[in-house]
Amino acid sequence: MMKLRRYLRGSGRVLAFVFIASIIWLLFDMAALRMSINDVNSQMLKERVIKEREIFKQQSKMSQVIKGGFGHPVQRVIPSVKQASNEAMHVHDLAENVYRGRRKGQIITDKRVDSKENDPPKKLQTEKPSKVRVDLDINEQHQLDSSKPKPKPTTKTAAKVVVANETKLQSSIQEGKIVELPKKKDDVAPKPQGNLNIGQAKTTAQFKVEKEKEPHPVKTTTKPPIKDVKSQVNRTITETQVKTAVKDEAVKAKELLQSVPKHQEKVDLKENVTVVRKEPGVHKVLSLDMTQAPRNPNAVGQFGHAVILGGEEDAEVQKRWAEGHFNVHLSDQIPLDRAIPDTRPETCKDNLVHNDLPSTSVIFCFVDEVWSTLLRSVHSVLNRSPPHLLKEIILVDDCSTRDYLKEQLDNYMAQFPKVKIVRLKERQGLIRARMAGAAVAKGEVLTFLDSHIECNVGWLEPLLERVYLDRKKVPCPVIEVISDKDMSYVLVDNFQRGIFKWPLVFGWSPLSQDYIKKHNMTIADPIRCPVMAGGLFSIDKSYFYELGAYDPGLDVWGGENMEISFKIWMCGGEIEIIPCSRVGHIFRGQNPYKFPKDRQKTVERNLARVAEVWLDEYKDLFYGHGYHHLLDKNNIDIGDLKDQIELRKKLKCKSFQWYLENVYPDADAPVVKAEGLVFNQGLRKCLTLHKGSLLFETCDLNQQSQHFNYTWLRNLQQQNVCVAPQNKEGGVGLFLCERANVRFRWNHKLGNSALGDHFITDYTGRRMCLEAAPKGDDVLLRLCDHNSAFQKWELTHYFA
Ligand code: UD2
Ligand code: MN
Repeated sequence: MMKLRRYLRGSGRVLAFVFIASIIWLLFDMAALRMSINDVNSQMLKERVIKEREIFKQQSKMSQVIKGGFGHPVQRVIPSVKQASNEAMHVHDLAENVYRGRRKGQIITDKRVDSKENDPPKKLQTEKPSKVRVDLDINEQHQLDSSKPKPKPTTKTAAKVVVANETKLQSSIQEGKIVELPKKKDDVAPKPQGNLNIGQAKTTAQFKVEKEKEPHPVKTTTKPPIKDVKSQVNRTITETQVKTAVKDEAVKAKELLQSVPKHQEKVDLKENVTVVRKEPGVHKVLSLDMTQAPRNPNAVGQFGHAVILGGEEDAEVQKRWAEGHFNVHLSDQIPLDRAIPDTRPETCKDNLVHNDLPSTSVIFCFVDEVWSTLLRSVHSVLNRSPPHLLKEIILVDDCSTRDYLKEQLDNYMAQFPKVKIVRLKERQGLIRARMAGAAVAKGEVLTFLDSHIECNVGWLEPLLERVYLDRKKVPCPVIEVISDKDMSYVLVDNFQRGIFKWPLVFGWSPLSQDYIKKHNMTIADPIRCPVMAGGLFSIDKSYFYELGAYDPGLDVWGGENMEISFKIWMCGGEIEIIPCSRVGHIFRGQNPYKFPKDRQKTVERNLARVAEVWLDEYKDLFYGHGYHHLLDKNNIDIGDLKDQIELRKKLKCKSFQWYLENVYPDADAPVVKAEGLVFNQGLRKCLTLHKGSLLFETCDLNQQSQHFNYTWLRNLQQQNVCVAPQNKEGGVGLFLCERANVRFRWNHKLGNSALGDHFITDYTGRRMCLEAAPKGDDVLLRLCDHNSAFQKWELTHYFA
């Protein structure tokens, strides 16, 4: 007591007074606040609603920016390499004959040209008006014209002509005995990483994807953004970059491989049967191009040059365009083993990869592919893949209708023991065709490629290295562009990754500068890729089957890239783009082959299967972006999904929400279009669901009975109860929601358009809108009136 009194003396007393006064002040303040809350409840809420709406409008504007960025990703064509050294590119006459031999070949023409944008240009234009052509020596052509079915060539001669040095290198590798070394990657311990620059040793696991702060333009066309030549980093195109046909390289490879110590000793520890190996050897990525034979530097399209054909050839170009929906006439004149610029980032050449990489089966499936592009694809693999890693090339003919793809192709490929042709008796579509290829594949890794590509120098090892490091990694090369018009090889932008936008449309989007900086990424580092483009990737064969391969219910074309991407990520794997591996691809304006059924229906059916199996509650975003009609089983039969759903359970795959949060956090994927209080402008009150009926109350965010969702299926609902027209005459009632039922669909958008802020029903033929009864005791359906404030509604948050 004495102590207390002492404290209250002098300045202590003043302090105590101040303390008590402030508590009283606080109490008054709180009381006043509560009163004011009660008094101006609806007013404040309204303001809050508006304010929050503003914020969300801003955000949706940001996502508009993203959408707006979905332009054509192509920037500019890589300059062709003019000063290619003659030394490196000697003329190889005989080979040239094979390459240019198809000039007079005949191809059945498929005459479907209806795309405007992608029609053959009237006049081909490029930045390089130089006409790069050589005339064909008739005699030489006669000798080796590959367009004509020719007697089965003796393997020796043909091999000498086309892959003159394959045998040489193979034997050198055999001398090094690399192929014979035991190579179970799983038992390699420890993996040399820290001190070695092994391939792209920086694992992507280090890069946890984070929500990017700024929106980034996203491109939806499958064609990746092409590198702006001016901004090209350190890319002075010199002869060294097209030095792809150099003997040195093969010799170097031989030496490297020979120098590899035979260290992979297996130590059988009897008790636990663990296999231990010493650190496996590594070597520099082989920048192989087997065509050591000198090339004709003047050949059409050589070094990936753009080619301008003379005006007199326009007619022919046009005529043959539909055969492949690209410049088939020109492609047929370009050497089948032409050199292309080595577009890898500088550092790639010095990367080390393991000597005991797994072997791969390269699988091309094709239907009615153009002869010259199919062959150029195969040659690029044969010429630029280390033979000991290339187990085989499997060509799966998906029941092509063109004659030259039958016996003539058999004959041509007979010269390459590694090439196998699988013929499908019925058209299966690329998904099942790939699976048919995988079924016969003998390599440890499957590498899928489209049949109109050109693999670049050093493309294969960096892919296999990633699989070697982790069998659940699914690496994709950077897909570069072979121009459909002038056949030039075009470099694409760095740091691109595959993404999707709704409704599951594939596109490209660059990593943000923040992300690149934060992870200290270089242009050669692997890039985590939410969705692969689909056509080009390597995957450990056993892992492919562990994942249940593709959904075999997917038909012909489309959507399988989404399926495999979601499956890989959600079931424990990773998809990466490997900048040190580059493959050119001809992006066509439209599919040059026929679809057995309607194209649009085929693709949307595939996508619906993917959405149903993988998207969980997010599948409504898919349906809500123009695919409502797929919900109606009368419109479409998407087939049985039981197996796919069971597979997902069996693999214990993660949720789609997990995928969005961890793999693609910058996705624009709100689960609903809008949510919150449903404010009526006329009444200045909020819609309330109370004891099974609708009425209006003063707006109160704390009242759950006032919270509604406006969903992607365009339902206005609270839990599973939907607000919908009772009949077509005027009543509005509450019903259990039905996904496919148009009765539940309302069109609602904020904005200044005529019926902005209205809820317009899909149910009636006339334009009928949701209206609040003036007394606030009922909700009605009335003819839409853009002046009526009782027909204007606002939700608290708009996400879309
Ligand atoms: C892209 C992919 C493609 C595939 C497709 C979606 C790239 C470079 N390409 O379209 O691989 O994922 O998206 O499905 O990422 N084919 C058949 N049977 C058919 C149809 C096609 O064998 O019924 C072959 C076709 O000859 C080609 C490959 O499948 O070799 C891919 O077809 P595409 O080139 O028409 O596909 P693309 O590049 O437009
Ligand atoms: Mn393709």
